[in-house]
Amino acid sequence: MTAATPALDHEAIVIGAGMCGVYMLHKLREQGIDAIALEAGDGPGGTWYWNRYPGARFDSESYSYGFSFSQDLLDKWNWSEHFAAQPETRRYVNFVIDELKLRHHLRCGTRIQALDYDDASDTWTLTADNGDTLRSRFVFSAIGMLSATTMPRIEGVNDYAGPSFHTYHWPDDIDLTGKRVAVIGTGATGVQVIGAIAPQVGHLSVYQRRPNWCAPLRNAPLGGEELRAIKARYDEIFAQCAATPGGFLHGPDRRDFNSLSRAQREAFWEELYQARGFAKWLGNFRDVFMSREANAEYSAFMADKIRARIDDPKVAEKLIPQDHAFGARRVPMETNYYEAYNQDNVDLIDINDTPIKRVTKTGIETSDGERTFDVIVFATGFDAITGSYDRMQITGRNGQTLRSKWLDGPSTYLGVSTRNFPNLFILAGPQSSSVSANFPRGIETAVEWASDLMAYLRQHKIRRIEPTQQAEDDWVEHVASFYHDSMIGETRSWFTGYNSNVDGHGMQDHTRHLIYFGGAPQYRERISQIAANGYEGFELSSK
Ligand code: NA7
Repeated sequence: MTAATPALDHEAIVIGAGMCGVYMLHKLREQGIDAIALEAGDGPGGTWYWNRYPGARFDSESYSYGFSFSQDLLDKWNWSEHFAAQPETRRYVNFVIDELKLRHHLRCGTRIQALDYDDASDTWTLTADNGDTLRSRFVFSAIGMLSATTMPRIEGVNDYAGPSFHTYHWPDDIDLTGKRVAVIGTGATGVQVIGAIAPQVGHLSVYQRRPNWCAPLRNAPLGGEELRAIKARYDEIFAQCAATPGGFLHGPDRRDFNSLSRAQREAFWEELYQARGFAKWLGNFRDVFMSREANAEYSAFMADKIRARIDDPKVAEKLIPQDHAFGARRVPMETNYYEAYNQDNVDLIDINDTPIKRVTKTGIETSDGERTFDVIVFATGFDAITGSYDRMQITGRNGQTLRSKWLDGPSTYLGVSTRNFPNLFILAGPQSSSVSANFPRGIETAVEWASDLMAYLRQHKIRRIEPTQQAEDDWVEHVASFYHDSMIGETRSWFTGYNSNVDGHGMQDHTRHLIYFGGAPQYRERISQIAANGYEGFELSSK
């Protein structure tokens, strides 16, 4: 006999109201499903709500980033720059919410702390940090892949008496004009912050552990005829994105690297260097990512580009990565980044030469003494992709917690579900291609697939869905295969789960297979096939 179902507050609950959660909410409500979205922030937007640091902006072209599913949205929205800044993108998310009439179904300021699955009724209970609970049959988590911030584990990090904060929590009321500022961290975020604040602050000290290969963004205003022409080409733009491995406008050049002369290769690289955005990374010869020799040649080309922009050759050498191949970590796109180091008011402190000893009440002490600051900025990144899951108490069947299941790395089927956690859909989760793709392109894939699945479940009156162990094991192995013998796989970065500030994720720990690197087109084909085959690999139950 089926246990009586306790009253449901909603048939489906979406956790998170960033780009992904908002679209999922829309697709559920479009089907007439009683669904709401819960959001920890006081407003929607996710990444674009939280990251308010100076310089925060897209580094994929905005017109390749907005939602493609609605011609009406595309017609009404006008991007003002090739790579829009955070406030504009946050406005875009709010525009989408209003156009789709979703605001009434959002509950902002509600941080979910725990999810508990009840096996008898096949329902989830969600508990918010204020103790409120909600019950639903299906849960869609859209909690972000870079939303669990990490602070450095440095002695005294809480002792500093002045303003100090992680870039994700940038205060709205801070004015850095004329201030002595420290920035710790030179990832994609630090690089944007440093380029933006260097002209404004009194003095800037950048604490660098490992430099990244950065490349010019080449942003520009967008309007008039150029914008009209782009808007007229949306179909073509989205088709172009759909054909590339990452869902970006820029896809690999498949010409044989060795069939071209060195002069021809360099001429092509000059073109890429002058082009906008990720062209320098994702529009490169495919061989640059497959052949170590080809990569070494391109890395040397980019090292020369850095040298050419820095006045002091010693500083230039510090800014050139020695420990990883170009493109094996996320390539930060920069504006004024390298030039900042030519300013008299900017210092680069290589903490390999002069390690940080502690944060003091007034500043930062390294092995060569203390520097005092008015503000300390931590651009120290995130516990990527799985961190936001680890920070919730998610308890599935038989009392198993997701945190314990994923202790040594995530284990999923298709990056959308995980065994023993039925009816929980992980959107843009670990081991999906959505996390490596140009985000809304990946989101549209994930959300549309999950939405079709919901229609199928309703049509067949299915109460419980979860992957088989075999299907999950096969997927995990498939995802891992892309990391073996690859430059990305051997490089410590958030792509491989490295984070020195999280236990078990440090330099000595193993690579985490967080991302599906088989390419977005292959991923889409695979998940479509699975749907066409009646959701093979899943156990479906209507009892
Ligand atoms: P990242 O790319 O993880 O960068 C974090 C930076 O902080 C990186 O330079 C780290 O050095 C540095 N870091 C972290 N911990 C420490 C300690 N303890 N001491 C010194 N330096 C430290 O995060 P971002 O926020 O820049 O970017 C994340 C993504 O968000 C980005 O790729 C975009 O897609 C959006 P390391 O390199 O590890 O030596």
